[in-house]
Amino acid sequence: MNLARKIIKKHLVSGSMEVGSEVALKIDQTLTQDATGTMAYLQFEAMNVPKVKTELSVSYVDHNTLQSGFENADDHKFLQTIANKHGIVFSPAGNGICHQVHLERFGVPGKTLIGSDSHTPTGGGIGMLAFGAGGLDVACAMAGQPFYITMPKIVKVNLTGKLRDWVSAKDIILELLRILSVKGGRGKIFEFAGEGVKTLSVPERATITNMGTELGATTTIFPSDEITKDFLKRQNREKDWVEMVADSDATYDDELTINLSELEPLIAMPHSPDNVKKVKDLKGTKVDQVCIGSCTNSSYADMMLCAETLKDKKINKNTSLTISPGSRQVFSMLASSGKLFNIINAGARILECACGPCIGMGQAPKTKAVSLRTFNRNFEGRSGTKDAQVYLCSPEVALAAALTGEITDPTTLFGAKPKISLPDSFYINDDHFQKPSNEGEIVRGPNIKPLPKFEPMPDSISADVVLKVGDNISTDHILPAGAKILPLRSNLPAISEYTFGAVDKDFVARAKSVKNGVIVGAENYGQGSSREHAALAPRYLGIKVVITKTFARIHLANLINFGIIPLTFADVNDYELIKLADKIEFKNIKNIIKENKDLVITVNGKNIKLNYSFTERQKEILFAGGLLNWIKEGIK
Ligand code: MIC
Ligand code: SF4
Repeated sequence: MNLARKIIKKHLVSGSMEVGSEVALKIDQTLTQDATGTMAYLQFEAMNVPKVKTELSVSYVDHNTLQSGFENADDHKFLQTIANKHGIVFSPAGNGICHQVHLERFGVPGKTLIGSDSHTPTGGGIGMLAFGAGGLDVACAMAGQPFYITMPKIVKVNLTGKLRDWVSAKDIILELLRILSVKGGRGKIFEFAGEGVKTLSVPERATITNMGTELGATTTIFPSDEITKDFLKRQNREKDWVEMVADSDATYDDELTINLSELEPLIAMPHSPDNVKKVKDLKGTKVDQVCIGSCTNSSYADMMLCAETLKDKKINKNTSLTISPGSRQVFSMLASSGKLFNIINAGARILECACGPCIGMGQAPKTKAVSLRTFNRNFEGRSGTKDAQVYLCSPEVALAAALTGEITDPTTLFGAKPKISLPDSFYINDDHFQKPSNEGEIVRGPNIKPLPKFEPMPDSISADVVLKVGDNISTDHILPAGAKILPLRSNLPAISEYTFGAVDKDFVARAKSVKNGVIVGAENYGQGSSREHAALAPRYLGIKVVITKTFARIHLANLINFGIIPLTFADVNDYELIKLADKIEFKNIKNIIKENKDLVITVNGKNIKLNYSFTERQKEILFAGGLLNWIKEGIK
């Protein structure tokens, strides 16, 4: 058996491990972050479960740390007090980015983890089976419910050889994105194996599992081996280590090989993580901004590489460099080593340990800027500047650009790469995690609005097409983030006003002008962030149905969770037959879905067959008008 199947088998609550069928998994740990956490905890509260039923649940504050008004600070207080009340460990702002901190201090090989953040698979770097999910699914897991996924294919990624100097883990995942694209991982778990695995440290593995999300993968995992043991030992957590490896005769649904020795520095061009080119082919492109950090590349080793490479050097005068250490642990060690000096002295701007520019919380680049970032997403406008050209690359490539002011291949710029080894013992100070006392009042500021109530599904729906979009629409397109909008995550009426704002500024008015709305999408609709607001806000605006060619996993689950019916074209060419403002009658849709009958709509005189595939559980959720109604009605 392969490793992923072993962990699934151990956590299987119901279902059979047949590719394509639904499996329910017991969840050992959960994590939330502040931008999705407020909604998740409001939903948890509505379930009336006094104390979380997981082995460990941690609530991190790392996204909304720019406090330009009362909203974010209000949310932080709410999160702190609700965590204390319900048995959740609270990690306040300043402790670091959830995925980095969880890997350092809490993750355990072989355990299951779900998080209300799409990059939760970072935990796969130490052999966890970790999934990104909507906040409501995380709330359910905290309440002791299993987590439902469609049994994925398990793909072996066989790593051979060894990375050359200045080529890094980021280039491995960029290479996978180049080969497979942002939709190539859908319905798959990527499991890494082969000799090359032994050449990668845990933080390097975590860079890869983190960005497995950009492949659209269900999750991504490395074995838990001697290297994992060594990492946990240095974190003073050797007791958490267990060996988790595939059997020597394990079988997989598919396999591909990457020879690490042949890789060279890569870079993802605007505006998609799979738009990957060789760095040397873009040589000489002027760079205005470089940002190093994010949950992908902010580990101790990444920061020490910055410190060593920038020593006694000065960044280019036309390039701004920001550096955000991933955690308080990393930042403390950088400071105590004295090497932070090299970074400051080279002209870099040090940001707090948080998501920061990755989610548009500050550092929006100048008009039409070229910005090189060691992050994981470069969707248009995500940086806060619509016409900025954001590229994704390794810290090595980022440093070369910061020093020269242009895209430069680090393998030709620098001499031998400084040897960065992990410290014998990481600096441990767990005093900044707040353990729950299970009492006290929950403090709610005026930014926290109550959850909306949604109606059950009617028998028939008469609706208008209020939006038609193309391939790879991300949840950043559906509901943008950034410093202005993120503080409204706990205020659905206010945040809904920004729905599809960057795609079509008339969307909200149009949606409000009709009773029931339909959105038509194409391939991989809803890729990217796990934010359930991208389903909640459309539902709040009256969207009842989304028809696409294909959906991304987390968004599909979120649509069902909030009672929006996700349908796909039986014949993808029929996408062309529907246009904006068309009226669509979904006659007897409830009964059709209930009895698994054919669903055919008539648009502009043409019949269009639509597919759907719901389990009995999902049908009940849709009929109830969403998961929360379903739970409250006690239907199950
Ligand atoms: C992201 O990287 O897009 C985010 C912000 O971390 C999101 C979560 C959110 O929208 O709050 C994610 O990855 O799920
Ligand atoms: Fe934060 Fe960026 Fe990571 Fe999302 S991808 S968790 S915004 S650092």
